[in-house]
Amino acid sequence: MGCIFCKIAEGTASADFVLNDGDVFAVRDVHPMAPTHVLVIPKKHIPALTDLAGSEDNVLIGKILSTAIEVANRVGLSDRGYRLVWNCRSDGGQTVDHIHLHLLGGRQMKWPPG
Ligand code: DGP
Repeated sequence: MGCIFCKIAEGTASADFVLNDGDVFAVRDVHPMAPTHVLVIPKKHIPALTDLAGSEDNVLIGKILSTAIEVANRVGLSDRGYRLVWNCRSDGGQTVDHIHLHLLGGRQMKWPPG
């Protein structure tokens, strides 16, 4: 089977790219939960946030966050705002075991989330 996000990173699976920048890329989610739904994904395969290797991955995590902010700019969401979501493992609702940051926008978000 293999990891779908690794395949997208390698170019062996297709995706609608918003940005591809060194260690990190951003693609539109195939099952959008908002008018704009982009996934910001590191090329390095890390199954879940709980697998992060402490300070070794701090730079990468910072890059993922700054990329999400850049993506929001590019898709025109910076003024209206948006939501960033990390799902972690089973209770967090994670379905793809390769860490990714969801950027959701283009509608009013509700709180608390489901
Ligand atoms: P999560 O549930 O947090 O693990 O989010 C995984 C997201 O990945 C989910 O919103 C659907 C999306 N997704 C799954 N397979 C693909 C794919 O092949 N391409 C793209 N672009 N998104 C995918």
